[in-house]
Amino acid sequence: MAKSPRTKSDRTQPSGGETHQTAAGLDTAVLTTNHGVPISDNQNSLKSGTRGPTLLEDFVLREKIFHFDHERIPERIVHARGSGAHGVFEATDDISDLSMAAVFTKGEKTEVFVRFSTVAGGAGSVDTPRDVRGFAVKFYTREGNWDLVGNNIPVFFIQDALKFPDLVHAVKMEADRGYPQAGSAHDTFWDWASLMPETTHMLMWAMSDRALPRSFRTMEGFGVHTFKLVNAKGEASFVKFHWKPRLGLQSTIWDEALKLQAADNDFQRRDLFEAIDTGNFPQWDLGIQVFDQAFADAQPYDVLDATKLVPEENVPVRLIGTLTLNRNVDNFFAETEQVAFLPSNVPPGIDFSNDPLLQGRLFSYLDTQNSRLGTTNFHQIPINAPRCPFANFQRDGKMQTMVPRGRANYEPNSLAAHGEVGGPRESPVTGFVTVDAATGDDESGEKLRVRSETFADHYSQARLFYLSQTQSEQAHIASSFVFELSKVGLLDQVPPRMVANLRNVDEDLARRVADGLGIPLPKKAPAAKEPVDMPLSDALSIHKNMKETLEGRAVGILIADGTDAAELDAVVAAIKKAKGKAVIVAPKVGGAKLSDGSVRKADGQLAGSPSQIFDAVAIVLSQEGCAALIKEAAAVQFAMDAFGHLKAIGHSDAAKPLLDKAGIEPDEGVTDLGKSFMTAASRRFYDREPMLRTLA
Ligand code: HDD
Repeated sequence: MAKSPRTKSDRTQPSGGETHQTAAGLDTAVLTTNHGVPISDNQNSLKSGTRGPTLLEDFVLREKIFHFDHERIPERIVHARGSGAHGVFEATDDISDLSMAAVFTKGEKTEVFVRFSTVAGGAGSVDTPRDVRGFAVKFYTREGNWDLVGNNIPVFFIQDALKFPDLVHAVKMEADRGYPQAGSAHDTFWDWASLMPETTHMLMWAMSDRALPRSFRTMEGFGVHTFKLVNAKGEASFVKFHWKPRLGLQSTIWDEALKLQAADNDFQRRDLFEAIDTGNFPQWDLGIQVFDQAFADAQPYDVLDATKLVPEENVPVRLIGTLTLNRNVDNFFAETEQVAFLPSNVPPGIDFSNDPLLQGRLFSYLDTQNSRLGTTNFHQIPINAPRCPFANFQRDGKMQTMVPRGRANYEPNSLAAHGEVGGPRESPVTGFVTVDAATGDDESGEKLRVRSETFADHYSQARLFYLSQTQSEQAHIASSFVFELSKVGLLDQVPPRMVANLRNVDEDLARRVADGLGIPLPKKAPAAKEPVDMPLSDALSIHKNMKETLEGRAVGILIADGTDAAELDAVVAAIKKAKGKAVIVAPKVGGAKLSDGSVRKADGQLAGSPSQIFDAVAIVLSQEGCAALIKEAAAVQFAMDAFGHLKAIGHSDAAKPLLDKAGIEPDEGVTDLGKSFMTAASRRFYDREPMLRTLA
């Protein structure tokens, strides 16, 4: 497999101005201070005598410690933990009838930077909590940056940006005690959510396995809001943006996600980095749902309400381009940490709708960068700078790195008439023009602090989502509600209030959650608007949108002394042929002595490589190896968890006693090491679950 290209010429540089850094100075032979003075000794501070006090004049020490003391910047108030990568977006369909944006010109290739994130946890938290995932894409288009700052869930908790600080305060660690980290299963979140019926639809998604993606590579992305596309004639249409992963959808199950936190709290970050590093470039197709005002008017929901989606069965998703992530960052801080996404970044051809959540975001992201990055000049940081030329009369400020020449720092000016540089001018032809209200937005001009009546139905789409799931997915949702509400320790009124809301979604769901909690079914909460039944949508289910493939999946192969070399080679070759990743696990990382006397090095030590980090497992043992491993708790757990997490287990005949010890009752997912294992390893066995654990 090809290594991802990492040449110097690829390095991110703004086209507008040069950075003075040469790859952080590492090309220079002599170590210097930040001011260029050569340093003779980087091991010892300057002292008065060999054992005397350190001297204040030691500028080498002071500068080094001064810089170190300020290495951290405030983490993002939300989405603090993230992983980024560079890539390219290629437009594959002609939509010039809909949008004049150059990024959509068929065949156009645009450089992109993507950052995936969790929402609630801090920068040092774990990768696999139950949480929404951010999916933010910066397109460096030739007409300026377009930032599509979305999530892996197509709807949101709230309808109006005014409620965002309340949502975030409620979900993040509690104000007095500073926990829990990175999770919604606590008093304040459910107290708030149960008082806010508009959260119900998003809660259904957040309690589903959508909030437990197996990897960033196997999740969808959504722009969430309704935006507008504008063509060269100034005609606008409504649009919703979708990212469809080429590998299909995959999620973990709750027990697995919990154990993953212990096994590898960088699980998703590592997966993304390693996939790109080994040339297995993650890909998504960009899809659009386009509709007009007449369609919008005919729906039982408001397309400006971010708690609603447009079912794909009503407006099919049209694929118009492909995103490929093909280069890891060179430096996590400089790129992933300093990247600043702004939903207000749109090129001509894309415009905003009046969605009140979007409107609030247009302010918030610009504002937050000043406190996070410390300057209004954050756009000059290489990862944020447009790749097209940019110029205006904004000047000075902290960390100004550009050196504008001449006197032109105002406009209009007539300096050119005097032979001086006059600077850039506005361009009515190519410049961004806000589309007028031709799409029928209700802009009456009255000042009203209200919520539109058309936003009042909080339950129909929550019901649509729940009823569109498979039985197994519904059980996961009900069980997640039970788990989360069971963690509401101090506020007795909260679980009944939440279940009372759920009765508007589905009576069976409410009953299951009440039973699971062991509380009486509360009276149904009054609905602001009675829900209606909508035609079900297969697009909302993960299970109905999985792809049976080994591509992008890892198979953990457990071996020990005595493993048959030919059998092992055959399994490894078959996995590689199917584009899977074969990872050898043995009691000792130095390897195991195989049947032919050779030593096979392991990729991971058994104690540090539990089966939750794999998508399927092969247990390739001889009688001798099996007899040894049967006494190893980690080996028994390896098999037991693979089975419990609904994964395929391929095994040699001699490994059978280990499976017996793990209490595994063979089903179609437990196979020999032949062809049937390759088929089984490409999927999960959800039918197995009711036999293994009680779900709500
Ligand atoms: Fe937000 C970060 C996605 C509503 C305010 N948001 C942030 C990121 C993503 C989203 C993916 C991380 C960007 C990165 O990787 O740097 N946010 C969403 C989506 C929303 C949403 C899909 C609803 C549809 N956000 C939202 C609202 C507000 C914010 C309503 C405020 C009114 N979001 C922020 C923020 C953050 C942010 C505080 C934190 C760091 C940053 O912006 O750059 O300004």
